[in-house]
Amino acid sequence: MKLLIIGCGQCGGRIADEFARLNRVAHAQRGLSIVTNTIAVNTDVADLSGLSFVKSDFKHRVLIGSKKTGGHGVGKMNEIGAEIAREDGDKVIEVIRATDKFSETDAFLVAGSAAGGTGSGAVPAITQQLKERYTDKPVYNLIVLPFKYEELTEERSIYNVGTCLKSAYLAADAIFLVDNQRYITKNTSIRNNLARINYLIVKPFYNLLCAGEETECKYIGSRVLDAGDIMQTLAGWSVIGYGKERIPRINFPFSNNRDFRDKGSDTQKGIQSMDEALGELSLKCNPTDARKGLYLLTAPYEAMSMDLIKELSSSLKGMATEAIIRSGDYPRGKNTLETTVILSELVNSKKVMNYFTKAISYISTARRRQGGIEFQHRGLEEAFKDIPSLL
Ligand SMILES: Nc1nc2c(ncn2[C@@H]2O[C@H](COP(=O)(O)OP(=O)(O)OP(=O)(O)O)[C@@H](O)[C@H]2O)c(=O)[nH]1
Ligand SMILES: [Mg+2]
Repeated sequence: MKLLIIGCGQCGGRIADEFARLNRVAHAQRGLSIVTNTIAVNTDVADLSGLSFVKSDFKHRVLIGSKKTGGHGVGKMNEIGAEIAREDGDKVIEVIRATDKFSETDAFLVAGSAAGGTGSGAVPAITQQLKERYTDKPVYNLIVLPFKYEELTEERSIYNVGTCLKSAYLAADAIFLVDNQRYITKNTSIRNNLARINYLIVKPFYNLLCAGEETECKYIGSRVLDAGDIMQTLAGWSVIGYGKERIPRINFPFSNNRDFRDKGSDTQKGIQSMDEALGELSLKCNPTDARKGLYLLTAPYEAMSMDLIKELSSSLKGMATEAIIRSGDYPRGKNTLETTVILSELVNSKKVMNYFTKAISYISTARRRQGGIEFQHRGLEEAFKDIPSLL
């Protein structure tokens, strides 16, 4: 599957940069292309200058709203971010149209953080414009949620997250939710290492995008997971995860003589990698809330037995009991079993509802401060309606 990546704001630009890097890795390691273009859009010149892999010309780094902001960002005001993105949206469309291999694009991925200003406003605004213009291609979002300390110390960021999520939900075909906090709980030393976090956010997409692009027979699985399967799976709130286990290196040409014990251990390792992928999902969620899901097993051909595939399918089905599950195998690698999992169409994300509730109470406090009418707190079903839309 080939994506056209548009990164908005500082965080989005860096995620786009990471995808551009990953595309180079795909070229070098596998001779494949998984991205048709990577574009960074920002109101801030300095943020655009800090990127490494997105090409540095004006067709790949797009400064918007320079008249309004003087090139210094929107300072967390996401409605200004949205307004600028709407006004300067044709600049983005123009550079998309200049993409050499645009026709090979299967889908758009628009990335950004929800808590900032530029990305938070621009992601839904640009998504809406892409949907209007390119009716035949899905538009997905990848939205990064703030660290806990930011939520506690920066009141405004919760409001930004609430309005960004609501607007993205209305505009995009599916939204990958990525919780920054998830990446620091295990290893606190990476707290300040955003580059490392971005690497971990983007890595799960590698095998997933490569699998359907292979042309050499030996790398084509018995059940290829291609762009169609991924597009059928993606809808609404979605999460992605990745797990990897080492297995003993398979020695060609003696691979047919593998010990029977290896097979059992492959199955066990496969299950472990699936557990890891589910444990490391980009946002903590309850798998039974998913209505759709997929997994991809990437491993040496010799290690992928029917037993293993069956075990993985029933293991995922056992967790995501309400989901239609698609799956694929990708014969790549020498001594690893890797599993990529997507859970999609999540019907009940506690985290998202929490943001909506908190954003509403932020609005009500702000109104009260202004001496406005007391804002009635209604049920959660009403919550969605109460969040202002950026569109
Ligand atoms: N994972 C990740 N999160 C980031 C990165 N940069 C910023 N963030 C998060 O994004 C939020 C801040 O948004 P930014 O992307 O910096 O804001 P912006 O879109 O540039 O908007 P303004 O600067 O307000 O115009 C915070 O929650 C940060 O933790 C990054 O490179 N990776
Ligand atoms: Mg910025």
